[in-house]
Amino acid sequence: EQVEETYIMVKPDGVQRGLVGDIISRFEKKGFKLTGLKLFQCPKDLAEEHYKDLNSKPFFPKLIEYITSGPVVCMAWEGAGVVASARKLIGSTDPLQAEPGTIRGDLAVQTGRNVVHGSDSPENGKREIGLWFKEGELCQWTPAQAQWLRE
Ligand code: YYY
Ligand code: MG
Repeated sequence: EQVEETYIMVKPDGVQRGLVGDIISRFEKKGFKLTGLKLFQCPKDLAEEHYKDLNSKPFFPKLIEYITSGPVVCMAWEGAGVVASARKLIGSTDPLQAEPGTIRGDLAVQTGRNVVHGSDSPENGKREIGLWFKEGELCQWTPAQAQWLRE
C-alpha cells in the first residue's frame, strides 16, 4: 500500500469547546502516525490560501472569519490509506448528516461549526501540510507499536 499524508486541523470551535484531546485520540487510537502538531493562530492570508478552491462561494468570507477567530490545532498524520480513512473518521461536512461514531456526527450540529478539517486527496494532503508547517516542525519517527499494527 501507498503511504500517504493528510492535514488534520481542529478548528477554533473544537479548541474553544475542549475537544482537542478527543479528536487527536481518535486518530491516535486508530493507528496512524502523528508527524506534526501545533497550536496556531491562523493569519487571514493563510486561511484564504488553504480554502482557495472555495473563494467564489457565498460562505467564503464567513469561513475565513471562523477559521481565523481563535487558535486551531494543526496536525500532520501519516499512514497507508490515511487520507480516505481520516475523512471517514471525520464524517460528512454537514454534522447533521454525519454518521454517529464520526467526529462531526458525535460532536457537532452545523456545517459552519463542524470542528475539524481533513484533506480530501493525497495531493491536497501534501499541499496543506506544506502550507501549515515549516520543515523543521515535522518529525520522522518509528512508533514502538508499529509491529503490532501491521503484519
Ligand atoms: O472537506 P469538508 O470540510 O468536509 O467540506 P468542504 O466542502 O471542503 O468545505 C470546507 C468548509 O467550508 C466546511 O468544512 C465548512 C464550510 N462550508 C460552509 O460553511 N457552508 C457550506 N455550504 C459548505 C462548506
Ligand atoms: Mg474540503
